[in-house]
Amino acid sequence: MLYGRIIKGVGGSYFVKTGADTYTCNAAGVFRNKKITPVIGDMCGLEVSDECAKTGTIVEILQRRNEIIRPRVSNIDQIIIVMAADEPKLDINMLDRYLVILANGNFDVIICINKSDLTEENAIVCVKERYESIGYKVIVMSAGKNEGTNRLSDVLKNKVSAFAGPSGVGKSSIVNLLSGVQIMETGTLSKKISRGKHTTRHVEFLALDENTYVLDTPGFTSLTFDGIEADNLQDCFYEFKQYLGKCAFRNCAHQNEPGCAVKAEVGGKIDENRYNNYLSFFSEIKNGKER
Ligand SMILES: Nc1nc2c(ncn2[C@@H]2O[C@H](COP(=O)(O)OP(=O)(O)O)[C@@H](O)[C@H]2O)c(=O)[nH]1
Ligand SMILES: [Mg+2]
Ligand SMILES: [Zn+2]
Repeated sequence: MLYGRIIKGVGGSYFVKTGADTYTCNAAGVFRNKKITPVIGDMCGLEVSDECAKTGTIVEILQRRNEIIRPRVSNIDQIIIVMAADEPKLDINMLDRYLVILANGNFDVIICINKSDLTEENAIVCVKERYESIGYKVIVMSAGKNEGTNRLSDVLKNKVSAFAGPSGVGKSSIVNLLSGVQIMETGTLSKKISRGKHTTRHVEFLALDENTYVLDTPGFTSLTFDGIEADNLQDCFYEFKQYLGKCAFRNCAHQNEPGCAVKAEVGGKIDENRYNNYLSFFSEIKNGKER
C-alpha cells in the first residue's frame, strides 16, 4: 500500500501527496459507514486504481497527532501567528488573544512580525524581547522587501506549518514568497473590506519541498475563548507558571487578592500589558459564561 498526506479536498475528492506524486482519491465506503471523514493533513494509506491517471482510494487513515477545527486540519507541527509591524497597526491584545487560544495544543506556536519595513527597528525590538523572554520564538521580517525570509524558512524546514493571523498582515504574501509562485491571492486591506474578495478561501497545504508543508488559512477567524475556562486562563500565560501555587489563596485568580504572587511580579518579571490582557480576557470569559 502507498502512504501519503492529504493536502487538499475538493468536493468528495482528496489530493494525496506521496513523495513526488499526487493522487486524486475518493474515500472508501467504510469511512462513511463509520462516520469518519478524512481531514486535510491526514496521513493515509491508499490503493491505486489507475497509475497513469494517478487516481486511487483512501483505505486507511493513520492516527492523528492533533486536529484543529476552523479550518479543520490535522497533524500540524506548528502554527505561525503573523502580525504586521504596521498596516494594520501591531495589535498586542490580538496577538495575546491568538496565543491564549492556541496555548497548550499539541503543536508549537511561533510569532512572526511581518512588514518590518514599515516601522523603526526599535519599535519592534521591545515586543520581540518581551515575547522571547516568555519563551516564544519571534521572527521579524518583511515579505515586501524579502528581508528575514531565511529565518522563517529555517523554522519551517521539514515541518507542517499553518499560518494564522488577522487579515492584511501578509500571510499570503509570505506563502507566495516561500513557494516562489503567486499561488495565493493577496490584496490590500481596503480592497478586501470593500469587496470581500481577495481573501484566502480554500484550505490547501502547499509543499515547499517533500517534507515541508505550509497552510495559508482563511480560518482561525473565531477569536472567542470557546473551551477555555476562566480558571484555566492562567495556564495560557506561560510566564505566570513559576508563580502559580505561590499565592496566599489557593484559588487565587490573580485579580486583587492579597498576597498574589503573580500580581507581585507585574512591572517586573511579568509585563504589564500582558497582565492587563489577562485581566481583560478573564472578565470576557466570565461575562460570556453568565450570558
Ligand atoms: N510594506 C509591506 N507590505 C506588505 C508586506 N507583506 C505584505 N504586504 C502587503 O500587505 C497587503 C496584504 O497582504 P496579504 O498577503 O494579502 O495579507 P493576508 O491577508 O494576511 O494574506 C498586500 O497589499 C501586500 O502587498 C511587507 O512586508 N511590507
Ligand atoms: Mg491571505
Ligand atoms: Zn494570585
